[in-house]
Amino acid sequence: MGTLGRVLTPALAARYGSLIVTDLADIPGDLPPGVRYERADLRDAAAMARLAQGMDAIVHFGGINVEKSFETILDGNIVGTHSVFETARAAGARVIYASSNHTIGFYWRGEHLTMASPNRPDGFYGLSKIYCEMLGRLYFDKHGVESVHLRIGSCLPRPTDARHLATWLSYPDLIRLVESAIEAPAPGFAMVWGISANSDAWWHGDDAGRIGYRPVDNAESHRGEIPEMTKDEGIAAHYQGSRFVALDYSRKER
Ligand code: 15L
Repeated sequence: MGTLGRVLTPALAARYGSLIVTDLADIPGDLPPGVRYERADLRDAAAMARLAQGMDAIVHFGGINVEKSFETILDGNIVGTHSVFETARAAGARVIYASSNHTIGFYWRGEHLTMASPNRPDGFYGLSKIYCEMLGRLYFDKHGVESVHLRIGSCLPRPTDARHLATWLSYPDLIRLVESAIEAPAPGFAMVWGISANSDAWWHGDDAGRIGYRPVDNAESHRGEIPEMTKDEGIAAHYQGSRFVALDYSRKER
């Protein structure tokens, strides 16, 4: 289970009473009360259908969360998320999907965006997130499967890089965001920036109000720590997607 899964699992178990978590690998350590662990592959349709029976929501934070080869991303993110949507369709469940800011990583830093801004992925990882957002669009329009897509910025205990003054999502706000997405009365297909109430945010104009997400934390309160924070260099420093932009970058500047 990834770091964000470890943050969410006890909070969601405490709020909803019971939860099934799945992973390809065994999960070391004890799980909180109410949590049942099942070793399962997202791409195994039969296993997923069995586990999803009677579920109201599937919180999908699985797959690959960094840039990798096209083949790895295709299998882990696109095939895996297609299976999640098929499972949700059969079970009548809602999907909460962990998308990413790497869907728009090729915008300049400081440029203010809304959900209507055209996508500018900074790699195969960001591109897979766009595909899966559009899976959500398709499954709602065609099958009525509801989904809330969280374009997560930088979810960490505290900002550690100057860029995080714009992109930070605190752990308590992550929990608020996922709970809002689960509990929103009728989200249909919704897109929300996964950030805290950062004064320096670049991202606006989403469905946060519609799902009732009200972030509390603000990276601004960590501004005094900037001298100790890391700062991107070279091409990464110019773009919102940071180091993901710089990976395998070979464009000749004119
Ligand atoms: C992401 O999507 C990654 O999963 C995470 O590792 C961070 O790099 C984050 O974006 C970010 O952009 O800070």
